[in-house]
Amino acid sequence: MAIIERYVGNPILTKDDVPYPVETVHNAGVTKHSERYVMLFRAHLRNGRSIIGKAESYDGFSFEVSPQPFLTPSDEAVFAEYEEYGVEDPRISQIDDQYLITYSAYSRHGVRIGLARTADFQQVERIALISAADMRNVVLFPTRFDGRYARLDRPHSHISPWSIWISWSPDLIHWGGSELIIKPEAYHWDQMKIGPGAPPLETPAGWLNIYHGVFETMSGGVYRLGVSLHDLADPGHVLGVADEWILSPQDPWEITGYVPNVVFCCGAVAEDDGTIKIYWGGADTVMCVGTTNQDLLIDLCLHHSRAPL
Ligand code: BMA
Repeated sequence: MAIIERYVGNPILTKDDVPYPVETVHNAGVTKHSERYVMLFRAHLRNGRSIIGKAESYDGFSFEVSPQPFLTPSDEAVFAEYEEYGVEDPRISQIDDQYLITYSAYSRHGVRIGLARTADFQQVERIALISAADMRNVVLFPTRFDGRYARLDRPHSHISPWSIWISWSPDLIHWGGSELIIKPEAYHWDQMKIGPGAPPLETPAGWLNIYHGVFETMSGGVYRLGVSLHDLADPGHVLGVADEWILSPQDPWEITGYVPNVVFCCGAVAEDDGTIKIYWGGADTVMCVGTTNQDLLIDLCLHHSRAPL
């Protein structure tokens, strides 16, 4: 039995659905707002740089794209300097009545993380750049822990395989207290590098962290998805990491495209009945969705696990 049931209507969004010129639609953050699903997707322009567009849906499967992009590289200090090469891979976390969006900001100085906020997905305001270079794949927990914000992040290193860390902040702007919590495992599907995917989902058993892992082959990296479970009160404490991947490139639009053999997740939505909708970019070209169940993912983390470090 598949852990994630692919939706029969995949891909759910392609460049043909976008009313302005783009070459790809992928790596989207998704959340629920006012009875609707809001998707912020990454799209390549024809100069090879990325912007972020918006689409909305009543059922989480059928999306309509807004006429204008949602976030394009800023022309205001200090953001302009660090977004010159594009904005990528948005993740959305709701904290109280605001939606916080983390995204990768690319420039000649490297890649770092931008933080923006919106209350209604109409107006969006940048808050700060919240990392130095080089950092990608930052997901905020949708709550505070003893007054502190927490995030999973993925610094780049020349010494150690790229791994998942946790960091803390009193104000969303200044981050520290970083600790390594999950490393790739040697000769395993995620041995080359891992990174956070969807913002963590709260369940009675802990936080579910859907992440990506890469295995290098003779024809490039294969991007797959995995899952880990983190203590509810102390999310740096990993309760289990599922040993096997939960999604691997399989459909034609996951195997071929802008970058072949990629499923890459930036968003998942937990429904009240325990169903989880997982969204992923296929081959950096299209958006796909599938469904799974929180109990199944929890069981994989607790009873079919490997060591986190
Ligand atoms: C990563 C990022 C992702 C992308 C993936 C596969 O390094 O650039 O945005 O989906 O590679 O190309």
